[in-house]
Amino acid sequence: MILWVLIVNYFFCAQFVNGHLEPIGYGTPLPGKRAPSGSVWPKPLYRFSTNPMKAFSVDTQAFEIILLENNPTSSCTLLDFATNHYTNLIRNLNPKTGGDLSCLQIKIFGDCVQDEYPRFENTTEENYQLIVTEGYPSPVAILNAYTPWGALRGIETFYQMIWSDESENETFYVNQTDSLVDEPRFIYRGIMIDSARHYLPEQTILKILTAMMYNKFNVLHWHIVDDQSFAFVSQSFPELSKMGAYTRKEIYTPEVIRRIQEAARVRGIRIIFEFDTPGHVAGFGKSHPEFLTPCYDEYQSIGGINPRRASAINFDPSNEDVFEFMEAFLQEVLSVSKDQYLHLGFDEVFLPCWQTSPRIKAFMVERNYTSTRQVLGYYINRITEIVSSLGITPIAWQDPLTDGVELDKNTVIHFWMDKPGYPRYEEALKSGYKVLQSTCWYTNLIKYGPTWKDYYECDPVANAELVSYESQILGGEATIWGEFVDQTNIISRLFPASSAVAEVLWTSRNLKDKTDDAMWRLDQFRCNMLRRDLDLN
Ligand code: CP6
Repeated sequence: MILWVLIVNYFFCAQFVNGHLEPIGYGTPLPGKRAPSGSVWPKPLYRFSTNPMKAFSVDTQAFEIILLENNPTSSCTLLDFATNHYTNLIRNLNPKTGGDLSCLQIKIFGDCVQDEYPRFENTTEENYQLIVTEGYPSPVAILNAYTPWGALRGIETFYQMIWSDESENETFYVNQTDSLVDEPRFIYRGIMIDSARHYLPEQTILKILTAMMYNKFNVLHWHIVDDQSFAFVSQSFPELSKMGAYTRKEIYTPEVIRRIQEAARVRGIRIIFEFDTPGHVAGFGKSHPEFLTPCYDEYQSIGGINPRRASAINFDPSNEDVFEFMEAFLQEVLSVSKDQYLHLGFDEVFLPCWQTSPRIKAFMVERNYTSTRQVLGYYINRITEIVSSLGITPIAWQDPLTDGVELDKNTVIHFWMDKPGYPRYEEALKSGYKVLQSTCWYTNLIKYGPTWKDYYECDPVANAELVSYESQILGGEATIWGEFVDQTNIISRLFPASSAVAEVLWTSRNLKDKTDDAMWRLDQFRCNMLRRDLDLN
């Protein structure tokens, strides 16, 4: 059996090198009002079959996913979750019937990195090859990958390739596939959740992670605190959540966070935390009002924090205690975070507040500043330095650049106001910044009709001029801000609309369908997602 696997691999790899594989999706208008059975979303790079009419029946009764051990000393426990999860999904297909194809064999060529968190610094880390073909005595399904992350993507593709003939003797099939070779277009394909405006229970976050895995998303950007609440439980500063959380129970303890991180890891998803300062900090202020700038009402010069605008509440950069606190706090955050990035926010700082503050005015005189933007620049530089000196790459919303504040060139700029192709997006690239795109993927903005189409038509490389900067475009995120979203509607608000984003970020640009053609495949993928149960772990 092993020998046969090797022969099959050698044969098709050689064919790949010789360029015999045909890219799919060129000039092939879909025939009817449905996508071909067993289509895949997001669309893979190459799919080739010598006999596209041939399909193998799937043994849904006893299907197994087997990991061929590469190195007998290192088992790949990282993949235990996925092999169980997908085996259950296949065995849950109804009806349960015998069939010719009864197992998927996975081979990982590199190290199994079983205790590590994914980093995704190169698109090749997620590549894989799938083969479903005649074998002796029965057909074989083989998944080759260099990394376990690639294997995760390949298992998902295999599951999507299973289709039903919908006959009275319903049977599930997988089409013969001599070789399917796949790899993402961007390394960073994210979803942003906001658990500060509404607390999101652990179970809800796990469901989101599962749905993300089905869409091949690989980053969860967790906007965990904001003006409205502070649910992150800090060991060094327990008062933050004690006084800042909505209730005693609506908190994220280290144990809960560790479980969510592990769930993300085994789904091939990084978690990037956001601790947004120096605006959006009323949550910090519930326990530490001394860190906030008392700003003064424009009409009556009353002291105290302006209660009329939440976003009017900023940290006070003239107070050295703020930096001492932030250094200790960020150190703790980075010991909890497993990622090489940290999102620092820096958005929507209400500068007129600083303008009214006698303390900030005195601070500006002391430092020869003529504009509150320099105060913002001062704060941003100091926080960026703390994070960079700990070896972490900062991410910031675009606001500082938009406001003319210089950012460290290492900072990744996250766009939420300017679409790709708008001048400031292009300027950021020309100045050498790496960027993330979210502007056109605001799933919290509600509009009647198929919103996914607008998402699908927005490309991070919007025009020919941007092509030369493609390596600075890390990818993007669909965002779901939480003011009007909670555990009861977040899944339906995210999916299937964000599936469009998943394909823009995964599928090679020249293979992208025309939107109206993609629709039939998205329909099919939506049905495919609905045939699964997001509570299944
Ligand atoms: N919260 C924070 C928000 C938003 C931002 N930051 C936001 C503002 C307007 C829209 C969407 C989101 N709710 N902290 C801006 C990045 Cl349309």
